[in-house]
Amino acid sequence: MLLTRRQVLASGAAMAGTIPFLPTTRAAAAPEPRTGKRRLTAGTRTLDVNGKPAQVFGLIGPNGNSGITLSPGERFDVDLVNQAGTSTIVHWHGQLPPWKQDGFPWPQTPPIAAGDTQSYDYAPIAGTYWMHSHQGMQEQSLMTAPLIVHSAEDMRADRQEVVLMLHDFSLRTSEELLAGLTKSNDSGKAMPKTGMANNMKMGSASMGAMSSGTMGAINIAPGMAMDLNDIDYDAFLANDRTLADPEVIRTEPGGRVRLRLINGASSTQFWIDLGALSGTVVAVDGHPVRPVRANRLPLAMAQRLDVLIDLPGNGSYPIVAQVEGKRARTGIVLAGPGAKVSRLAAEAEEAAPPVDLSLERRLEAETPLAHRAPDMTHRVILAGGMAPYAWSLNGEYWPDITPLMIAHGQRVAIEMVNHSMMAHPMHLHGHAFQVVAINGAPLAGAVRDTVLIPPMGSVTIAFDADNPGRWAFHCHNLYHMTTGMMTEVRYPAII
Ligand SMILES: [Cu+2]
Repeated sequence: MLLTRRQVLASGAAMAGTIPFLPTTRAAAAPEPRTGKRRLTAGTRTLDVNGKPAQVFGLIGPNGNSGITLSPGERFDVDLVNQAGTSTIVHWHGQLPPWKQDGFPWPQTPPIAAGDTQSYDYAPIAGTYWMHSHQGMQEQSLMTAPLIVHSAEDMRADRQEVVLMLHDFSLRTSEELLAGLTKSNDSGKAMPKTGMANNMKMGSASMGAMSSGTMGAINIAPGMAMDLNDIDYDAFLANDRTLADPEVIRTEPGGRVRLRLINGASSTQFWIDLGALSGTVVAVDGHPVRPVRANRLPLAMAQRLDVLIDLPGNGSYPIVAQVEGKRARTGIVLAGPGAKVSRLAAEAEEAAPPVDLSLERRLEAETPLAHRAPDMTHRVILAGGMAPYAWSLNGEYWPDITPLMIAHGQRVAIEMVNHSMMAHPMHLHGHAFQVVAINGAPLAGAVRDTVLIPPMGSVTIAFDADNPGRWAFHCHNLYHMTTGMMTEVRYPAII
């Protein structure tokens, strides 16, 4: 059996300073694609969150770890066993399976009853993906896990892989959290963070500016505060742990790391702070981008970042994720052999700014779409507010929506225009899209599956309609989606 250096490390057999470099020819040998069905169990588990036990869901793979890691060339050949005690359905976020395997509760693909097993078999695309329940609000209760698909290049790279998955956590149930948001509608007592009248007034003003074609930047009048963080969480988790007891990942002195960041939070966006380290972003949402050097990285809900980091020495290096608009943070620590790991405060000294498109503007897809004018352009207005707490697409609330029709073979553009004071991470199922304009300014941006539309801003995406079916298109803030911010992208003649 051939072992890469990191596998030697992982096996615990390596002693510091005695790791031989394997000959390139051996390290480059492509592993055999693993075949055979894998078992994924949807169940429950107990976490320790700052000393308090918490019952949460989980998606546990065949080796007892969270999620699934596939070898190069391996199919997503999985039996999902529902031992969660309630019905569920799991979406393979960013993957491009046939639509009936997408894990969305369409009438044709109902949730999996408790005790039942559902089989999946499709060709996955390589990269950093994740999976989460699309049933009710199970995602908030951590029915989420990494889905890592290795490429042959990953295996040759001989980099230590570190997955960092983020969550927001509350001791209250998701139903209680939602009731806390919508209850203020009825009582009329809660102070809205944003008045609907204000939203609508600003919406029409910015719409005028946009249709005139002169709007080049986000147009927020002085004194208009954008809204962040609908929910006051009890903790933020990095690989299920808080900074009171963070995961410490052992690295080699001067080691080479591929950090796979996943924002699995239901309603929270983060700034990733590499501290003393500098990183190179090489993929977003699983799709390669031209390398971008950065030290602080915005990560919207549901997005992923692959960051290459070459450790400068044998130290202890925290990787911290700070909540936008707050001092709260979470993270993990990379630590070399014998390196002292000091305790990190759970709060930063200053609140983080809102997550924005500063990184998005710098991204260029490694494999962009072929140049082609769109055959079909849909324009979608994102609207809503805190009082009443409800969010819409083109004035419609899921499930009472008009599908966005597209046809097989078309180049499709969707222009998303945000008329609200919150940012919305918009996710399209079943297709990878390219970001082709921000606030009306064209760019040849990243190919990805989730993009943030800032308050009063606009983003245009384009994709080739090559995966017939019924596809959900929604805001990935769970509470926005649940109160209406979802629609369907649909091909004709799908039954
Ligand atoms: Cu939203």
